Amino acid sequence: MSRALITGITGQDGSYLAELLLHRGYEVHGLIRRASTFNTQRLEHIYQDPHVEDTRLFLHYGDLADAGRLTNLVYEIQPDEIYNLGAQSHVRVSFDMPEYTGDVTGLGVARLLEAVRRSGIKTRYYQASSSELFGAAPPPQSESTPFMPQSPYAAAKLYAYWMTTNYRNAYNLFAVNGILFNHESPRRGETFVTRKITRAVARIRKGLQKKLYLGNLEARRDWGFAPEYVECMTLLLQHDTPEDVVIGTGESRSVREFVEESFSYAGLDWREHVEIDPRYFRPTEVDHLLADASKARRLLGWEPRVTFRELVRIMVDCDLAALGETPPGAGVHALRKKGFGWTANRITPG
Ligand code: NAP
Ligand code: G4F
Repeated sequence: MSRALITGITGQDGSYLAELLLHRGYEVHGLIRRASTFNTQRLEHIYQDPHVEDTRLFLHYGDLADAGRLTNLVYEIQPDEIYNLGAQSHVRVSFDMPEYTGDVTGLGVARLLEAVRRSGIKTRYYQASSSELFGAAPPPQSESTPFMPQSPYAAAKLYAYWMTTNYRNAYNLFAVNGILFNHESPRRGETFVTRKITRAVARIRKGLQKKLYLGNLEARRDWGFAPEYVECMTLLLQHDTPEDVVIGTGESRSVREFVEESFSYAGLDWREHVEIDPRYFRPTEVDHLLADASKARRLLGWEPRVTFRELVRIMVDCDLAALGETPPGAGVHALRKKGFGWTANRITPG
């Protein structure tokens, strides 16, 4: 039985990845932060009581800021694969908390890589790198595009990227960067723009709120469906050689288009509800991210299956259902048709 360690297991990607690996028969270990409230909602449907025989999911308290704990865990668990998905992952928040973001999102990677090196175990390491690395570089962006980070988050991810390649070259670790463009789902954090929009659409339909306040509507992103992207993470670790690879759909849309598509799917006119609040503008913006994922196609045979329109519909359907509203249903239908049998395929988030 293969054994994986996932940092960031309580996040959007971590929860899907845990689900996928359990489905494939792995023993899965996850790093979770101690909090005064439960932070494991996204894992509830796969959680197993550790007292039950045959349990394959184990959660361990720890933090990317705590090198000693990381070293002990890596040594005790001896994972075959490590997926480092933990991060302060919000770009806007990184302008408010640049030092903390650098510590966790950047230095956390040095701590984990050192834990691997010192433990002496043979493992494969995946680093959650980001299209934010490209920042101001004109689209389309591929593995050979120069990095031009535009935020403390992106600067921290840049350090993480180079530490990963350095440990690969210096110590012959199987360590790879997945340079993932934006990927979304019903489990996306509520303050990222897509989920903020689809959640607001559902609440407006239900009569719980009237207005949605947003920042820059003109930014363009290459938005894909998160479960497909965690499939790619595993493909990268199973490849014969360690490769850094860009993953994205090759299609970019503006925030405005996401708004229009979401509201109109729910039968609403976005102009009656959306207002601009400059508080959501960023000191430096990333205007246009668009993936050239030809290396992923060539190397991994990976093609995105969920379209932009289906993604929006999946998210709106799930947010409506979570409020007890009957969704139009096209999104849930698409999700079932596209073969994500390994996910809970839930109509509600979680
Ligand atoms: P997310 O939902 O924000 O999850 C982040 C995870 O990191 C959570 O489990 C969080 O724990 C954990 N975490 C935060 N601070 C930590 C710390 N100090 N120590 C240990 N764990 C900590 O992010 P995501 O969307 O799943 O993204 C996963 C990774 O991919 C992140 O590294 C992100 O930067 C990167 N990425 C994401 C995208 C995207 O579009 N989603 C694209 C490219 C790269 P809590 O639940 O306790 O907060
Ligand atoms: O949804 P966002 O906050 O995602 P962003 O900044 O692209 O970062 C996400 O994707 C990265 C990959 O490229 C990840 F590495 C990172 O961890 C994260 O998952 O913002 C998307 C766009 C931005 O241009 C932002 O300015 O939407 C614009 N926007 C407009 N109004 C807004 C809002 N963003 C947020 N969060 N909230 C708004 O009200």
